[in-house]
Amino acid sequence: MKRPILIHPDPRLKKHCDPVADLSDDLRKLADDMLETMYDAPGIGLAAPQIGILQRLIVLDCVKEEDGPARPLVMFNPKVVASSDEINVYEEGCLSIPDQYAEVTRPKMVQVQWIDQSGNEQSEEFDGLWATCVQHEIDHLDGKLFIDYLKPLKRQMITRKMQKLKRERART
Ligand code: K1U
Ligand code: ZN
Repeated sequence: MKRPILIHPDPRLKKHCDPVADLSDDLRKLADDMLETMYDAPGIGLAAPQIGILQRLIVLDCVKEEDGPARPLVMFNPKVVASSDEINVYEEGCLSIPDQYAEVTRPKMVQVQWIDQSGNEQSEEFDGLWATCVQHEIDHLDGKLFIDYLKPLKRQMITRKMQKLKRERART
């Protein structure tokens, strides 16, 4: 089932999310709903707070259609355990901040640990777009948006555009 995506500014997007304690069928179904919502948007990632659920769960798939089969990843309690000194600059977007893009600097490579949908512990090193995306999604779990990396004036400009968008959407 597709879920509606919250648009910034929304207090739920600024909250620190709680760790997932036990994997239940409801949580597995939630992960499936998030993948469906992400692919439909379309996007390459989605974090639970973006659909109003304040738990540490993200999904991502950074495989471009032309590059091969999809690789949906579901991560419960994801944690960056190591980061490279080398950095990467990527023009990021966010499904909670539609049509706004800005360059963000982050570590180029990260080692991430998480629990998968079967309850198994996983660990993998991510590079390039995967590394950017997984860091962007884990930031969501800590109430941080990509615009928080920007200068205050630029952030304010984007926030005002989103307030206007929300007013317009509420009228229709
Ligand atoms: O978290 C989100 O809001 C999803 C976001 C993830 C992301 C994008 C770019 C850099 C870092 C993280 C998106 O998916 S925005 C949409 C997007 O980037 C995209 C959409 C369709 C095809 C390819 C990319
Ligand atoms: Zn986002």
